[in-house]
Amino acid sequence: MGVVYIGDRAAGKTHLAMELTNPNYQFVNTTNLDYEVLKASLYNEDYGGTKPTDAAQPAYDYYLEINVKLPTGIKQIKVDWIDTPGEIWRKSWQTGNPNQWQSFLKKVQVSEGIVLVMSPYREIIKPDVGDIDDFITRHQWCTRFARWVKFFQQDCPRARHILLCLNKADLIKGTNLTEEAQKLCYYPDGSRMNWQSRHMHVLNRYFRLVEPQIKAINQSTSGLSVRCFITSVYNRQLLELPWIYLGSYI
Ligand SMILES: Nc1nc2c(ncn2[C@@H]2O[C@H](COP(=O)(O)OP(=O)(O)OP(=O)(O)O)[C@@H](O)[C@H]2O)c(=O)[nH]1
Ligand SMILES: [Mg+2]
Repeated sequence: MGVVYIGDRAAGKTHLAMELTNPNYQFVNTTNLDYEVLKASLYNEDYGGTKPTDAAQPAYDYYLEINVKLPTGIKQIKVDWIDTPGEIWRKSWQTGNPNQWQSFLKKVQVSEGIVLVMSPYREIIKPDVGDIDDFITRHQWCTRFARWVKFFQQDCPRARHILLCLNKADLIKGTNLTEEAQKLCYYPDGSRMNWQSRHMHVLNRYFRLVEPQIKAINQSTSGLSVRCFITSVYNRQLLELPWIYLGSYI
């Protein structure tokens, strides 16, 4: 099964994927990539974050074997992790690099799982976070979302699962990440929230601005479901949820 990670510049694609290989895990782990090795190539210690993915490269291809511990046993997901630089979503990049853009589109077109990593918008960022200008405004965020929807509809014919991950949830005003994780986290015995309730909780709370569009896709395209998640590189439970979801449904 093909899974692609997409998202704009600095949304957190590389950092989230790197954290997935962290050996301190609960239900989701990778068996073929080493955290320390990846960290050495992707992380900048001085700056305390992942380095921007090189825009001169259309995509770095990694192969990831992800094991998800489910009540029915271990489910292995084989993932082509295509690490794309955020630039590729810019029209100027696409017209300037037509071959690379086409080759990326080809990969997306055969993917069944699409993980879209998004940043929160400026108005919901905690006041004490450094550079608020790094975040787009609510209005820009909505416009951008409409373009993603168009992309899903036009360019992702094989998609069965679209996972919208609002990343950097640790920076969102009024959100207590630990509490939120306790509410949403996965219990193998199924004693807590099911996937539909998790989706509704996150949709109502974090994706309300674009709720009509999400509902419309879910209703109009049979065999395709869009599910909302919040993620953060600082919370293992939330970070694992999209993968547990994929493991349960693929
Ligand atoms: N606070 C916080 N910072 C994050 C989180 N995820 C990523 N970051 C930081 O945000 C910055 C961008 O993250 P990347 O993973 O490099 O973003 P990307 O989507 O790969 O960006 P490009 O490769 O430039 O397209 C880095 O400094 C990360 O360390 C998160 O969950 N919380
Ligand atoms: Mg990157």
